[in-house]
Amino acid sequence: MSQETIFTKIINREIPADILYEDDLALAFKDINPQAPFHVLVIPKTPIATMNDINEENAHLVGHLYLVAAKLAKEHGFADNGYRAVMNCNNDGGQTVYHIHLHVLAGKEMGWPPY
Ligand code: IU
Repeated sequence: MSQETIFTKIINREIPADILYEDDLALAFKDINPQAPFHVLVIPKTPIATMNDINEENAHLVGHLYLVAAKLAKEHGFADNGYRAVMNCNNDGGQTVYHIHLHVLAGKEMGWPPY
């Protein structure tokens, strides 16, 4: 089964996105429907459908997403006030694109719980 989603098209520059960061393993771009003043998605270049598909072989990519998320948050001045990084899984988690992505949200004080 193909794991290709719209995020693969963004990685391959087949559709445009506002890309803030890229390296061999990951890409970060602005969410098209931002839920905070700063809302970026950090994705692995290798598609992983959901959190349930993280395993011993690909777990290093997930750690890398957090590294990139923290780097971007620091670079944009959110380290001290804080920010949120969240990954939704499947229907009840609110996942709509089946290529894992870390939402990085910042620029306002967020509530808890998130519903
Ligand atoms: P979710 O956790 O799977 O629900 O997050 C998907 C996000 O991807 C959501 O915030 C969308 O606004 C965002 N997004 C995007 O930035 N660009 C796109 O082309 C599509 C969705 I489709």
